[in-house]
Amino acid sequence: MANQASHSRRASKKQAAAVPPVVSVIMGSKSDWETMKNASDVLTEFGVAHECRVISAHRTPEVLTGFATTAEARGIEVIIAGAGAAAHLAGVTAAQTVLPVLGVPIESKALHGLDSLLSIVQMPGGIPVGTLAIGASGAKNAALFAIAILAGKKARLREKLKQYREKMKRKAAEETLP
Ligand code: C2R
Repeated sequence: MANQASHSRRASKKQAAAVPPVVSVIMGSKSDWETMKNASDVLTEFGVAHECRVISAHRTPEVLTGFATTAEARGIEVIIAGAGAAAHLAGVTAAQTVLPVLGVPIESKALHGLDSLLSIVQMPGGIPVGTLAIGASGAKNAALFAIAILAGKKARLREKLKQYREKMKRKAAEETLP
């Protein structure tokens, strides 16, 4: 399974080289990748060209400004930002672009992600960040949310989303208990 995932990530990297990314998955640290790869895997499954990068509002503020202020011109349509603890990445990104920014709170060690969640969700009025759940579910749903945004003008993605829901419904209905 892990091999399959890393194989599809390699394939997605090749695809990304050929097709310009429309979704950008950024994260505050390499240590967030285990969580954020769930977003990348869903985007790959739906055939959405995307890029994954480590950028930090705290550690690399100039890089973040460069990224956020040029994302729209590069053809990016949605940004997914995962960060943990004092998680300012999503908010500072949203402050510098009008692209939709989806925030994923990483499950921190000290406070189990409650710190990340509150840092991302409590934005002052005017600069929205769409905040998802803490951890892997949040990363997965951020990708599905990004796909739903893109599906507004891409019928192929809308159809795929409907098939995805159908598959999930069938699986849940067929569930048996030991
Ligand atoms: P390290 O594991 O590198 O020490 O990072 C990262 O997202 C990570 O979850 C610990 C945590 O620090 C977070 N971090 C942020 C930001 N940059 C890094 N919250 C930011 O800019 O918001």
